[in-house]
Amino acid sequence: MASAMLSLASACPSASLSAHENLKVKLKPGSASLSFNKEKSNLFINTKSSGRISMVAVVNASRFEGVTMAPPDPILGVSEAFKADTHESKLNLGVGAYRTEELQPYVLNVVKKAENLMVERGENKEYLPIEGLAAFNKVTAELLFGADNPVIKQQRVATVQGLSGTGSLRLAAALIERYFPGAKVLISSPTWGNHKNIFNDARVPWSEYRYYDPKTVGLDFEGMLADIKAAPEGSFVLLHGCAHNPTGIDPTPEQWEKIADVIQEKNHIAFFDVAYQGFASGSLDGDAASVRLFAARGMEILVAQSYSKNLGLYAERIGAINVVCSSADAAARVKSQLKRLARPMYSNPPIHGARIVANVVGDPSLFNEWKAEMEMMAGRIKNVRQKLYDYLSAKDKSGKDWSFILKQIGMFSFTGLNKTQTENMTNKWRVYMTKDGRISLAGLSLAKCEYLADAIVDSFHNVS
Ligand code: KET
Repeated sequence: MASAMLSLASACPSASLSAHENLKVKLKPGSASLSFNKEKSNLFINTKSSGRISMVAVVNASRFEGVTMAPPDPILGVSEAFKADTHESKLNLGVGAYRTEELQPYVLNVVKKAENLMVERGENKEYLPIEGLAAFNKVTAELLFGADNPVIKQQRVATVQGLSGTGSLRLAAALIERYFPGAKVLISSPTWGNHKNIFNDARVPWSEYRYYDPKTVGLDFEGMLADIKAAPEGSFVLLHGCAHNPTGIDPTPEQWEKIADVIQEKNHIAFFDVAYQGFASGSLDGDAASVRLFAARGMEILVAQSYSKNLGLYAERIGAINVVCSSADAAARVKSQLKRLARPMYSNPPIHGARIVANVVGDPSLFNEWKAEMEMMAGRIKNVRQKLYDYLSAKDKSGKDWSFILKQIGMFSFTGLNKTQTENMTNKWRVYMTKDGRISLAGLSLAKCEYLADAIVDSFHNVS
């Protein structure tokens, strides 16, 4: 007796078997039979010829045969490819994660101090409430709106701790899907690569509004306003609170006022993604100005927050969703529904990052130290931005104006390199970056600026 493992597809190319059914096929009377066992997904082939040879072939067919291979993530997949490269001069400018001048990950001193405090206090690991750590929710809303903001005083903000920026956006998307069925979310073109996935998975329809103008390498403000105006009344408008990702181009304060005008006129709801508070200008208050402007107008808004970048808490998954409502009563109801959505998704959020934020933001001396460290990080990024510009201007003899790099703010630079050119950056120069032409300056050192400028000039002029 012999047994063989064959794939279902090769054993039975024309038969499509449903995992719900048992299948029995007689191939030729008295010579062979085929059976499929639904519990085990095994295909048995019994053959008999002239009553002497008997063979059983066991075929293990996976229930996951219909699951296709997913493509790598456009941002986090870049880090995976970088890790796999053994080349010495490789440079990871893909993900927006801060590195030191030595290109090492950085744990902020205030984070270490906050963690020491937690150990000293011997804090336990009991479940948090569904809405998260109360001390965190308090300080995170205060950091965003300012402690004296009427929206806080009047208890009009529903704040729920989320799984960092992404999880907070996802929770809000679930709220939109449940309470505003059919409402569209307007997303800037381009935007952070994960926004569309988040709304797709939450089954919230979305469309794009114009944002970036490649001709001016600036904001297409007229296009943006026109598209927001043209959207169906009562749409959600996703806005990057500061340091727009990937372009690094933000509206001016006057432009923010006009955006707020149009959103109010059209009865839309602004939905801010604030992933870089403090990282754009180095000032926590300055970077919250857009959100505060909308709140001061008495508008109802949603704001997702992240502490991945400004406190370097990437892997702690700490952030929040804030929904500003027109009454305390509405805020209480919204909060109850956010909790109801969170419970079956992840039950309750993790405690470690929440305690770090509560300790740092809630303690005046640690808070000041944090601000100094954040200025240091933002300052290092500004220095490499300047140095990259200097090298590009010196090395590129074509007369191309690279000054747009200096005008962009935040962690990234949107280089204008196309897909083929970015492939040259990676394949020839081992510079890992996203295919939209974005580079993370937070992953660049002063020492590597010249090398990067050479790579960019070569890719820009020698590859079309
Ligand atoms: N919003 C924006 C605009 C954003 O750039 C990120 C992360 C997030 C939200 C979510 O971050 P979280 O760690 O969930 O709080 N952006 C970087 C990392 C990533 O893609 O996940 C990036 O663009 O490289």
